[in-house]
Amino acid sequence: MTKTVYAACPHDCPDACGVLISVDHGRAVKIQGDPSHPVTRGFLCAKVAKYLDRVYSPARVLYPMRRVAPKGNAAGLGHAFERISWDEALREITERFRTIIGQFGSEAILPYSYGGTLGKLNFASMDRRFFHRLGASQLARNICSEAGGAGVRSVYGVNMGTEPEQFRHSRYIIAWAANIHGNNVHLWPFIEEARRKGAKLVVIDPYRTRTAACADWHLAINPGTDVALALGMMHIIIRDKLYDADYVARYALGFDELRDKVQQYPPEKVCGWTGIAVPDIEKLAREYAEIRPAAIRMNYGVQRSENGGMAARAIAMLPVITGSWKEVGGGFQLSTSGAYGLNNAALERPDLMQVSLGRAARVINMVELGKALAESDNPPVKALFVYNSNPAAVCPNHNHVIRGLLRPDLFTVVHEQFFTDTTDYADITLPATTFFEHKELQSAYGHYYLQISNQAIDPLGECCSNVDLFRRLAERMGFTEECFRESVDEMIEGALESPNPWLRGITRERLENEGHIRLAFNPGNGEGAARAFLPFEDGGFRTPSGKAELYSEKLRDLGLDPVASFVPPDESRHRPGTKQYPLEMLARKADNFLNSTFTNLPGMQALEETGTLEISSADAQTRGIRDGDPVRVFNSRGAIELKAKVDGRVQPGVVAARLNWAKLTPGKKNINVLTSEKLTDIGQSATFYSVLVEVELCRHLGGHLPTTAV
Ligand SMILES: Nc1nc2c(c(=O)[nH]1)N[C@H]1C(S)=C(S)[C@@H](COP(=O)(O)OP(=O)(O)OC[C@H]3O[C@@H](n4cnc5c(=O)[nH]c(N)nc54)[C@H](O)[C@@H]3O)O[C@H]1N2
Ligand SMILES: Nc1nc2c(c(=O)[nH]1)N[C@H]1C(S)=C(S)[C@@H](COP(=O)(O)OP(=O)(O)OC[C@H]3O[C@@H](n4cnc5c(=O)[nH]c(N)nc54)[C@H](O)[C@@H]3O)O[C@H]1N2
Ligand SMILES: [Mo]
Repeated sequence: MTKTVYAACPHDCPDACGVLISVDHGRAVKIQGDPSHPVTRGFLCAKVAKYLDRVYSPARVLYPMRRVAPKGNAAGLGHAFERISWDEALREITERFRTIIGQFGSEAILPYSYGGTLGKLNFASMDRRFFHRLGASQLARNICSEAGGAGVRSVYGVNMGTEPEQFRHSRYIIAWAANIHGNNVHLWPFIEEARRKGAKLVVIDPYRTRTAACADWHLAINPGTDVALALGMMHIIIRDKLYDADYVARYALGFDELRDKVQQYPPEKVCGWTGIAVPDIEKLAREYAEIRPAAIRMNYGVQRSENGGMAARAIAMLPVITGSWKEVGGGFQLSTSGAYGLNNAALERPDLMQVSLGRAARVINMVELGKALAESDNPPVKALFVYNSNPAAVCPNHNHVIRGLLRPDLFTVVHEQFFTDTTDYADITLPATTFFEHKELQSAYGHYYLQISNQAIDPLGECCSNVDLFRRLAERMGFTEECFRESVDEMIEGALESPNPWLRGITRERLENEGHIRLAFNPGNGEGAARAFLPFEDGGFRTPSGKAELYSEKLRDLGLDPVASFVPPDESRHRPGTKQYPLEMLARKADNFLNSTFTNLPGMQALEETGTLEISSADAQTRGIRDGDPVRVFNSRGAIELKAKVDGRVQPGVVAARLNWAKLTPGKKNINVLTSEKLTDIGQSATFYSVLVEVELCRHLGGHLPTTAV
């Protein structure tokens, strides 16, 4: 008897697909998209379509393990680890924690987690309760989106925007640093629908992505110069009186200051920074203001620059001054996450830090892991507990991170599904369930549907969900608070118990029956009503002033430009003293992996061309490099050997390479050896796309790269 289970993909992607899993005698036999999901509509990305290969991969971690070889050894049972029981594993972890707390205090323990799953419970609930009650250091989870989130919130007071379904009504769509084909593929059919009706798609991206190749117009902007372009567009829109004076007068604060500011961004100057020709800047600004409705899909690529917070802020101003928020198919989307308003405090219980410490614990930024492991004192970091993350692959300044992870006095626990780069440094590795093996509540950052993901199969081997793991650890630590005994269903109910009016009427039972439910934006109309959601049609901004803040007192108080201004990244060609490393490097994501997830599956490796450096023919020629040559890419932080690919996807001055596991890359180092721990202007996020490098031909290799062991 085959049964079909409704689940939701929890991977770190805006789309959060509704999926159907067919189960036969306890074994998952098929996965497909749920055709009834109004946004993801029954198709899956190449990665998740093959998810059975991932769940049943012979490479899964299935049992708790203890290290028996020196740290740094490529892992696996029988090589670096021996199998132990859960009882032994939990005993060793809690004993080590108690010793460390006794000697150094509880803040010597650092949890490290990010986006392995975005399921509400397994992303942040029992784990946070546990570490808060333990009094561990807090982790600022800023590796991805904080700069953009903070930039958008500085204008709107909340990070939400146009719903994806509305893009079908747009007539002008700007994909601004948004690799829609690669990273947000379920938006694409809505864009195609709009284009069939005559809409124009413009892509602003220094790299010729698949999305750019499909677009009507690709503007290959210089990396890190988007603030200047947005201010330049507003210069033209204000100069030519193409702005919506009525909307601005009613709902915006600081228009006069903005008008003064944009005087400094005439098209000629903007062209100098962005590399976009003056007539193109003029045309872009005019078309954006005049072809209505116009929607901007900005994604997080733009905020991985040193000035990324300001970039997000400046771009978010555009639909305010054009009044585009009034129109179905207008507006802007970076994220939809701000609309959910689930009860995170109930899930995470930050109040438990009062029990352990009587105060909030210190905060360590996950971007600066290398620095934290090397330099933290008072107390030093003596234990690292990694789950939902693979820092030995994804964290910037890889060499610095690895030096820290190799410290013999550092006790490292990794809860994982696979033997990743990070388990190579684990003292204890614990087996984690996939979303097939546990129940979840799922929100999204690219649409407005809440979902319940049901458990389809029993956990494989001795795998354990994040929720159950931290429940067990709490019990072993003797924590008596009721919250450590809450069931998954009670936690889901707690999350839904929130003052957010858009959650009204959405219960666990309803989610279980219906699978997905649209946030209740117009309750009078019945939830899921056809009426489009226009978040800022009548203002309704959640800033201190209640208006769209084109002038922000908060930014002024932080010593930043209260309007917006373009500050070139230190690591860019616009700054003097960059001769040594003259090329701007985009340390990109791969279209067929998800950050460092899926990289080890042969089916995914086959789809992705790994180990390449994309370089323009001009930059290749001056260095004597031909297509296919082995090259060394380096800067002061590190070096990596890759294969040159001269195919016109990057302009002169820019090179690009893709994220992969370090141990699957020639030389066992990945592109994060080149990236830095430097933080963004606003939001203290990572700067993966502000990286200067030099490239040279590897003559010693005689044209042949070492082959990769997969
Ligand atoms: N297939 C796949 N899907 C994914 C992911 C993945 O790894 N693979 N990752 C997921 C995650 S964690 C996230 S956060 C989202 C992110 O999704 P996106 O925000 O789309 O992420 P990125 O690929 O970082 O950046 C998008 C584009 O920005 C461009 N870019 C870089 N610098 C600049 C710049 O200075 N200006 C402009 N205008 N563009 C620039 C890059 O070339 C890139 O094509 O995608 C998610 N979805
Ligand atoms: N050079 C470069 N570096 C980057 C980026 C880039 O574009 N370029 N992107 C950055 C961005 S945007 C992000 S979001 C980060 C992402 O960084 P991470 O959040 O660390 O993402 P992943 O690399 O996908 O690693 C997640 C790990 O969690 C595991 N996992 C999945 N589900 C579970 C679970 O339920 N429980 C447990 N315990 N583990 C689970 C997976 O097997 C996987 O190994 O990387 C950043 N690093
Ligand atoms: Mo991300």
